[in-house]
Amino acid sequence: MTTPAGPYALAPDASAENPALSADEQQFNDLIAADSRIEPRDWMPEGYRKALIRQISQHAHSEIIGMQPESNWITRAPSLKRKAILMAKVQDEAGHGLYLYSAAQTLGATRDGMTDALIAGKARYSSIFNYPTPTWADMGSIGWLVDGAAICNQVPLCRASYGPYGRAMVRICKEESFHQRQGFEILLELMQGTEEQRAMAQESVNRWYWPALMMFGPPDDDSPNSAQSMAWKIKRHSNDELRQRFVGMLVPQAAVLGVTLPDPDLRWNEDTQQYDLGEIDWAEFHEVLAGRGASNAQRLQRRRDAHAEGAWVREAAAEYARKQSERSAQVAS
Ligand code: BYC
Repeated sequence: MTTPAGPYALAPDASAENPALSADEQQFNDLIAADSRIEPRDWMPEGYRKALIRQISQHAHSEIIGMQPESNWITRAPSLKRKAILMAKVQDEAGHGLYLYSAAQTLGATRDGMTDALIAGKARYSSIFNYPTPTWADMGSIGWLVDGAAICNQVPLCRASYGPYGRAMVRICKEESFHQRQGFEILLELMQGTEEQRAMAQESVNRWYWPALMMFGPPDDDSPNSAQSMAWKIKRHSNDELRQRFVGMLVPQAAVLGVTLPDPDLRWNEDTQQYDLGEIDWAEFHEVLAGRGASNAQRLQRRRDAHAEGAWVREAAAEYARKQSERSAQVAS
């Protein structure tokens, strides 16, 4: 973890009154130290506001782009029940994106600005959504591994120091937990099926396992934002801690499913009381972040097309709002 620089670089210590700080700064530090919440009306350091906009907008974009790999399977889901479940899940992801965009708006970011950055390819979203979904088993792997990783990362975010972010995360985590179970159940059904279905489930888990571990971000010694984010109590645990927790959660679930996690070096370490993991391919992670993953271009193009196709809806809504306010003004005069 890199040591942050600047006036807010240290974890605030409420017990130490610092005469160099303004009353606003002291109050901010006291709220953070007391594990209380910062609300939109409160004074906050510019760096804190920017860090939140960065993380929350990236998170919102991930939810919105993350609808694509699964919506791609709605028409091909193997039964009416599976179609209904998948459709509800994809709608949930849209909802998550909207709560998160709203949370970022409370910090002064504009919805148009965030959308423009995304469709211009200037904003980040989770690396995981740049992988293709060629088989039905991928719907199981996304639920089990991707939503599973999301829960592991996001449950601590329910205690994020910024009120609107933490509160949005509570509902999101409840829904993610349903998503994770539905993915597990798809894989369980496949693993209890024919030889071909079992092979399809295992092949899919093989493809998604490592990218799911990358969702937690770079290793701690290569994570420029972690130290400051943790000092501000936006993040509560480091990237590696959460990755480790996730693998600990997966191992017994994989045994119930009967799938093998594709890491020959994975083994329990009595001394550390956690699993030793094989080497993650960080070169692949950086390629995906640089826009050169298997599906980066397709995901962005689809988002651009959807935005262009939705222009008439935005124009109609704006015109309706204009007419409504004109009418209210006439009634009032
Ligand atoms: N992908 O200093 P670091 C879902 C970037 S959606 C891409 O460790 P930080 C779902 C990072 O942004 C769930 N970029 O950063 C939806 C930073 O770049 P910048 C999505 C990544 O912020 C639909 C740089 O690398 N979850 O569940 O301290 C269907 C250095 O990293 C990634 C969230 O967004 C990555 N994987 O920690 C199904 C969770 N990792 O901005 C499911 C909220 C790192 O300096 N976000 N980068 O240019 C977080 O918890 C944190 O932002 C992260 C990264 C742990 C992701």
